[in-house]
Amino acid sequence: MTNQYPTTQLRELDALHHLHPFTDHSSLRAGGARIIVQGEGPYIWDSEGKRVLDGMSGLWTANIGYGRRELAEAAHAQMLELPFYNTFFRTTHPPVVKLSRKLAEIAPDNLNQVFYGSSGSEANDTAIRLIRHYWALKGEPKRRIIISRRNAYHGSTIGAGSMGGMSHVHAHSYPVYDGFRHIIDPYWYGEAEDGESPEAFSIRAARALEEEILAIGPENVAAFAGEPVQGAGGVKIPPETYWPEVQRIIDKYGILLLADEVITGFGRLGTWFGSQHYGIRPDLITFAKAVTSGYIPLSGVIVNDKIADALMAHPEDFHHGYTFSGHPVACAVALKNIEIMEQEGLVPRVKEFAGPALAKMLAKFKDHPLVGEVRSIGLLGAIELVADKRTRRRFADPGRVGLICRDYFFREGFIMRHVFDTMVTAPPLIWRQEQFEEAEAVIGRVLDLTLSDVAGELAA
Ligand code: PXG
Repeated sequence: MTNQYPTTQLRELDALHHLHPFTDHSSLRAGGARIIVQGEGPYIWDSEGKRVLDGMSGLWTANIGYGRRELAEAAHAQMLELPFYNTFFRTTHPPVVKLSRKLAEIAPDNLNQVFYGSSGSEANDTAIRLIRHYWALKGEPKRRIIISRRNAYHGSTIGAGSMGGMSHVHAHSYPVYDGFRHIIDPYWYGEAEDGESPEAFSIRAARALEEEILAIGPENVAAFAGEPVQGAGGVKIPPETYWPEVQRIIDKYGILLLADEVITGFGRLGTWFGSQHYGIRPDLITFAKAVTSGYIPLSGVIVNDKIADALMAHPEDFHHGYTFSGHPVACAVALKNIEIMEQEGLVPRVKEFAGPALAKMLAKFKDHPLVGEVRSIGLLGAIELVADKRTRRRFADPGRVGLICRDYFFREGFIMRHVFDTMVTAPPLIWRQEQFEEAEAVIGRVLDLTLSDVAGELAA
């Protein structure tokens, strides 16, 4: 659809008729929304013709970049052949069969069965039900509690929002569902005590799981849920000792592990799934976003044989599903997206080129007066903005400086998102050296511009 309205008119209509996600509508109405009209490769364009380098892959999503005709053609062909049919009532169709087979092939061993939805939130709601249903089928219906982490983002439905650990989401859940507990997140830069090494901190953070299991009573605990790397929480990369210790505790108490790979799936860490990078053995993986590079909504839960066998062993319905579970057009697009990633070697390329290039680029800013830490893993990166580098003291009014910085980024033609005062990036897997250089030049300028606004607040 080409843009036929002038920018001011679109803005006005948007403010009158469109409620945006996670948005302060009073300030949106006053200022108006930014209008994005086109995307090609690593770039997007706004309605005033401004070209912007998208350092967030849309929203941790457009892993193969914008404008790939093959995905549009796959959707077009599938729409003509079979635009929709449901997968209820013992029905299936070729795209969902082929995609399920493909996902079983690229997922960790023993994860061979897929249940589909259209968003990460739906996938996590499905996972919550599957986990509790599994224990009921196993004759342990008391095992209901799912332990996750503070600042985790698992989605915005009441189920996924309750499993997530964001207090502002809980505040608008009216109320949060019962049956979830939240432990410390493995965020060394923000949570470690003075002098505590990343390794020691990560063992402490992992042991919080064991303490919680014992406090609740292991016979009541169903599962632990976590993003291999917390994304929306601020690209919190656990030290390498964290996940092995979590896995040890999970095995010790025999609870299930749900890896929420909505961000870490489909190549972001240089492996198909983040679980493969960390060597963890999830019983369930939820995925969404980059399974189609965002060209069309699709999500799902991949479960291991243990969970699938429990379902197969009981001759009764699992009463759960969505009209669009396994939508044929979405599955056809996902298959083409995965095929492109395979043909172009985009996943190993993250390990061999793009991940190291991001790390090298970010490292150039670690001595900047505003920067407390830079960190990255694969194509997830973060820059901590602090008032005092030495003591890690933050600025007053968290998020204020991050917002200043974010706005400068857009003005200078590059998208980085702010999580309070942590600037985060998740570039698409297709970036070449020239995009890393372009990003580096903008980051340098933007950090200096932000510094000039807040210089008076910095420690001497
Ligand atoms: N799990 C994870 C790990 C996510 O990052 C979801 C589940 C939910 O997916 P849906 O498709 O229901 O949105 C997400 C979504 C942000 C931001 O500001 C991140 C997400 C969504 C919206 C904003 O970083 N992640």
